[in-house]
Amino acid sequence: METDRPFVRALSCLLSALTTLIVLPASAQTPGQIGQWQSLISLPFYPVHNHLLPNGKVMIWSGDGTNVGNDPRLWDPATQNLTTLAPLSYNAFCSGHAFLADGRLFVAGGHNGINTSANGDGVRYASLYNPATNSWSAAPSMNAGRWYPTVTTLANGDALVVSGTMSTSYANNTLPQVYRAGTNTWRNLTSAQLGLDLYPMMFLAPNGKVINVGPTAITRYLDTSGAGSWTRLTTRTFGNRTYGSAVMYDGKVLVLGGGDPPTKSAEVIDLNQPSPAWRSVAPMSVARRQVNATLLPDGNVLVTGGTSGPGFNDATHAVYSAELWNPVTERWTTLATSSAAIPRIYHSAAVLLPDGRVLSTGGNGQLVPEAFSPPYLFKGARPALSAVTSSISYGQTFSVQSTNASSISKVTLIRITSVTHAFNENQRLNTLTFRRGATAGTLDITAPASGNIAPPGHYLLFLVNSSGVPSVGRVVRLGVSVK
Ligand SMILES: [Cu+2]
Repeated sequence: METDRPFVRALSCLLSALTTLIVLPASAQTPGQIGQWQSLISLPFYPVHNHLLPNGKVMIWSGDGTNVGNDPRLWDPATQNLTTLAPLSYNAFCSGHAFLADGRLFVAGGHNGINTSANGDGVRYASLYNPATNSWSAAPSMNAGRWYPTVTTLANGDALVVSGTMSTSYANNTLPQVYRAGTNTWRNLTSAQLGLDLYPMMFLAPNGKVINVGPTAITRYLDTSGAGSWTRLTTRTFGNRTYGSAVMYDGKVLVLGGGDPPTKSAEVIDLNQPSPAWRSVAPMSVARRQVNATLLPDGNVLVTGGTSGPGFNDATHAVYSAELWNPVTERWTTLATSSAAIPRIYHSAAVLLPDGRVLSTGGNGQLVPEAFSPPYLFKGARPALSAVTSSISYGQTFSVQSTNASSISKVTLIRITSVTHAFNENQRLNTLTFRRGATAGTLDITAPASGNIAPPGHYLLFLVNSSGVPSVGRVVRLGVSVK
């Protein structure tokens, strides 16, 4: 049957082509399966620093041209209206930032000049933006300049500042400093001097120390008490994750992507355990660096943008599909691909909005933002959430109203976003315990027990029903005022 072989081969080719055709292309999947991207109104600049203010609107500023680093705007998620805000007296491009307990945004460092020739040359300035009064005030200057520092809100509401570079030769500022919010003064951690990565990934851990989870593979705790001290905890399974991303949820940390060439790998550490260690979890569908990871109200982690190409910022291998990580199954699902095909790479940022969408901005030169609506926005009516108190204290049980109280299966608290360079420096989620209230249509929810679990400040509170559909998030302020 020698002569039949080409025919058999052709037949099998045809069959495999038919099989390929039968598989539905992504565009034929429904938004309830893969979510949906929406292009938004173009902005006058590409935002590099994005912050969800306690009023539910997004403060943005750029590193670009005439809007360089000192000309913040306020973007309204409901209307896409853009208004000007009070300017800053210097260029806060490439600064680090975090929200304080009272809702003010604390900004450390920035860019000394207005063009790229000043790259690496960080400023010593630190500032506070008060959203209630639309005004800036100065904190005392830091020990030296910081370009690409990380700011971490501590359990008592103070702010830890680490790393950043001081000069165009990229000399690292090795002194960790704590901004004392109550006295507007600095405390130097002189016993904890250490050269760190740019924008190191730091999180306040359940033990009250701050953990450095990347980009370096060496995982250390920083004890911020007294003069400070570092202890080496463990080593990650993957090597250096430059321009990967990380999120914290319920005392665990997920790190993903990054590296050069970039990796699709991901790993998790559970800091609630007595001897925490990294564990590899399933990889993403594609390798990504310059990638954003965003905690969603249902506890899943949305990953957007990035590039699969090697080198610093390869736009030719930009990734346009979103994907979702489920912290329970630890599996990934590939979601919708943006038809706008805008590379969201270096200087991109993602923000969870109170309405449950994720705002995706930037990438150098990219003026058009997009919003991603996760699948949960297409799975039926959203649970109501009302009568939310504006302020809760640690361990307090507080009541909310929901006409859908009986269908609620999860309650989450997500710290409001302050993100830059694909890393949201204080991104964390707490799953809260709750029970049906004595009155029909009410839920009694218990706030996190301490500032170690959830540092004081503003969070989005979400109810999630048994279909995985979240309420609109309500901003609540956690923690009593700090000294
Ligand atoms: Cu930058």
